Amino acid sequence: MTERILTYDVEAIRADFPILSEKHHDDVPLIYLDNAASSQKPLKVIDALNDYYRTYNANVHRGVHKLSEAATQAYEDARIKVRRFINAGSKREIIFTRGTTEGINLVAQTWGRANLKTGDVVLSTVMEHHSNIVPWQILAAEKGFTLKFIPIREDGTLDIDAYAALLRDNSVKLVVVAHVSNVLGTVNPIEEIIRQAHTAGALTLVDGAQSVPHMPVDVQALDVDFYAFSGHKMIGPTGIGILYGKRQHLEAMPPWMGGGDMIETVRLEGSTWNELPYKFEAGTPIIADAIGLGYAVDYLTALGMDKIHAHEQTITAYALERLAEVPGLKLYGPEAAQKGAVAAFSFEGIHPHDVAQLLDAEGIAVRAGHHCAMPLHTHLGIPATTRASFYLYNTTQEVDALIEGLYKSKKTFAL
Ligand code: 7TS
Repeated sequence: MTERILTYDVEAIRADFPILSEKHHDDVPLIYLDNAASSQKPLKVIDALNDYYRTYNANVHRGVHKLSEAATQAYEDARIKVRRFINAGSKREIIFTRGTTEGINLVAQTWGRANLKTGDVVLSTVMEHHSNIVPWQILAAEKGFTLKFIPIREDGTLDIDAYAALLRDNSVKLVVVAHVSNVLGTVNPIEEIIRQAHTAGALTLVDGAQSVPHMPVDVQALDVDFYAFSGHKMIGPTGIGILYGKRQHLEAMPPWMGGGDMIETVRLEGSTWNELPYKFEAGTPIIADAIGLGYAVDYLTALGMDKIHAHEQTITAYALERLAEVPGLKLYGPEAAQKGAVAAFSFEGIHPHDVAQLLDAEGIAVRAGHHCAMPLHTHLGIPATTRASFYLYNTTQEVDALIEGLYKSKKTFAL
């Protein structure tokens, strides 16, 4: 039942991730299916952090000494690697942040604060992670613009007709949307969404937290205005992320945080700003983790994002097929062809947290809860789901173990 053609030797990939050969609860092998929350790290990334701290730890853009030069070089090399990875036009368009959340808040607090006013509309969607709703709510309360939401259809896809209707109101200034939903797994037609937004005179911000780790992304081909993602979900370290922005927008935007490195000159009467991207990188940056992210990008690039995507599609399609066989299990979101590597479900008669706990006892890590998408769960009429999410190192055997674990949970609850 587990015979599927995989695009690469997954066992060789697994050998690069030390945690995958660890035991869970001291005795059972770890089956890690919580990749949408955070991914595991290959040895090359772990070593890159170690190497930085052991051999060339220093602040960047400051010292003329050798260590500082080495740190600066590695930090800026990482930026260039990321630029290539998403095909941005210039490294000046790559801003290091703490993650997707910070990238979105940066756009809200700079572009949004400077450009949005009473009467304007920002369009988000019902399926967003809280990080693409709450920053806009906070700003709307202050600036008086209206936040509206593109609805979703029964099958878990965005209602594109409703979107077109919402855009007809000429007040839409910004459309903020996830490329891939972290619960439904829906891959949104963002090219079309961006095209329509631009026709209506609105800018676009895409939340790429669940797309960049899993599929090739080309920000120039998408013609997106802002694109945010997180390092820790793409085999990189925590605490580092990227905000891509088109140069003309970033040039025109005021800075967000003030401090060292983001200035050109400081006088007591006022200051001027450094060039891009440093205008948006105040203070000592996240040096080690940025370098680590560069190594993560190297790893993903060497393997090939198209191959990773194909591998995950095989695993996800298999998981969806097998989950559909489990009596009493309800899956959320569209079919495999329109879905990222996410399977969220509820299980009749068992609370999602209990399912996750029973699976954990079998060494299977999944997440249960609202996954920071409360409005989506309200829309679905449920408080929570259990979610299995896959990545480049997962196998069909691990899906089989998940299914076995679910049958075992049913037995435990005597269903
Ligand atoms: N946007 C989406 C679509 C996400 O899935 C997440 C994190 C974020 C934004 C925020 O990313 P951060 O790195 O800034 O925290 N999603 C999840 C998740 O699904 N489970 O844990 C975190």
